[in-house]
Amino acid sequence: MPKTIFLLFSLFCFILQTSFSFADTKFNPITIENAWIRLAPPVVPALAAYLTIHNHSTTDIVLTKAESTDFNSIEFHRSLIKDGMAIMEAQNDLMIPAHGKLALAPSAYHLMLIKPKRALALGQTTMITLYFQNYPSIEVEFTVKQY
Ligand SMILES: [Cu+2]
Repeated sequence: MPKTIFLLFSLFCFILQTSFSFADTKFNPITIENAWIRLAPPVVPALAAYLTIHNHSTTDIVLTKAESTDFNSIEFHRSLIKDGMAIMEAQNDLMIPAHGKLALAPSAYHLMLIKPKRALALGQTTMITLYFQNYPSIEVEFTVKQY
């Protein structure tokens, strides 16, 4: 009888372990918050987009690329003041620190949406795909907002 109990217990542990490891493989450590595009006149050659990217993992995560069918291309920029001039510096990629976040916000890092293919009015949405090193890409919905 004790042998049967032990076997059942082992089986239970095995099932538990299997379900946990299954859950681990499905766990995506990246979450997105507050994704929006700054409202601008329809004739502008580029729009700025912002979002906060959270990294719930123990290692830094690198955002390598962003793409959308609504724009010709998407660049990573950083706004800063250099010699009293407001400039934008292109970035090759963006790093989200382990157990941390990267906030893209006005006057700081942003996505530069080059050559919109359609006018985006207040409240309208567009999908942008974010590509990460070592993690699957994420499709994010951005809403046009007034700043
Ligand atoms: Cu820019």
